[in-house]
This record gives sequence, C-alpha cells and structure tokens, in this order.
Amino acid sequence: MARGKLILIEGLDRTGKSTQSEKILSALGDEAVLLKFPDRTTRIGELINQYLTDSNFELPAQSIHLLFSANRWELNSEIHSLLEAGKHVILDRYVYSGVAYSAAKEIPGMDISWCFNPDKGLLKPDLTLFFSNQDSSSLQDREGFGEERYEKIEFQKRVRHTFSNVFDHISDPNRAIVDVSDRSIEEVFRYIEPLFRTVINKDLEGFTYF
Ligand code: DGP
Repeated sequence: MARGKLILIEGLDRTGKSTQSEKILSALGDEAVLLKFPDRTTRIGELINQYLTDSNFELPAQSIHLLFSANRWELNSEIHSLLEAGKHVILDRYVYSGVAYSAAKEIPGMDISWCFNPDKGLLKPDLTLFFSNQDSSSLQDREGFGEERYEKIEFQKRVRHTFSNVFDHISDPNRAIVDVSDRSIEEVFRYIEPLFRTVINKDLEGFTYF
C-alpha cells in the first residue's frame, strides 16, 4: 500500500492555519487525519497549556522548549503508523514553530542550532506551507489577541524575523510560502489546494527525517 503524505501548515499567529488545516481535512475526508501542535491533551501538553495561559506559571525557557519538543516526539510513532497505514497526516504547526518561538526569545546559548537539536530525527513533511502576512501590527485588533503568553506585538515581530532565519538553517525544497494578506479564506484555499493535491498524488517511498 502507498504510504500517506505528511502535510504541514506552519506560520505566524493568526494567519488562518487552523481554518485551512480543517479545510484540507474536509477536502480529503477519511483519507486524512489532522493533528495540532502543541497537543494540549497529553500530560506534557497540559503543562504546555498551563505555561501558555497562566502568566504566573514560570519555567526556564530551556525547559519549556524541551517540553514542546517532547510533545512532538510523543506523537511521532502514531504519525509514523498512520502514514504507513496509508492515511495522510495534516499537521497544524510542528518543528519550525518549535525552533522559531524559542529562538526569538534571544536567550544566550539558545540559538537556532540549539533549539533545533531536540527535534532532529522527527519525520520531515512531504509538503510544508508557511502562512505569512505583511506585518504583525494588525494583530492587536484581533479578538482574543493578548490572552496567551506569546501574544505580544514586539515578540511576534521577532518571531516573524526568526522564522526566516530558521528557513535558512533548515533547508527543504518541499516548502512554500503562502502570503495570506488580503486574501479571503476561499482564496487561500484555492491557492493551496493544487499544492497539496500534487503531493498527495505522488508515489513516494520511505520517509525523510529532520
Ligand atoms: P497555537 O495553539 O497554535 O495558538 O500555539 C500556541 C502558542 O505557542 C503560539 O503562540 C505559538 C506557540 N508555539 C507553538 N509551538 C511551539 C513550540 O514548539 N515552541 C514554542 N516555544 N512555542 C510554540
């Protein structure tokens, strides 16, 4: 049986990643499953959720970084099995967010290479769509923005910049940038649909890893 394909939707906060991930899932129906990182439902995920939502819950930046990575590792064998069983797996965030949000903290010693290390060996997506917009200033007008730890304009600007450094560090020919500025949900979907359908129809053998 042909293996399923791993499709990653990555990007900046509030660029419509989750909406488009759901739309891909609807388009593929039973052939696909959608997983979101961080997965806040596991024991590790609960800790991550507490860190993101409770400003009094402090952890060293290195510790929370490793927890986010551990959260990806705890689902790695499930993702592997799903792909081997022929299911397509759609991921809403993954390794790139892991590296970019932590490296954007600019903590001495926590450079991109350090941040990437614990994720080395995770499955590499067959397609990565990176959702971007023109600037982060309009974020503060979005409903609910500011409720979680990283939802601060200055930090988001640093994350934007760090993502491009992360892309220079981690090469991947199967990555495309999707500029969502001034595009409706339907327009974005029309743009990405041929991209993920092409990958799904490919006959790929074996897996690649970060
Ligand atoms: P989300 O549930 O997609 O809104 O993500 C929650 C927040 O956590 C968001 O600001 C992005 C950030 N984030 C997602 N994954 C990681 C990660 O692996 N490491 C770090 N440091 N932050 C992450």
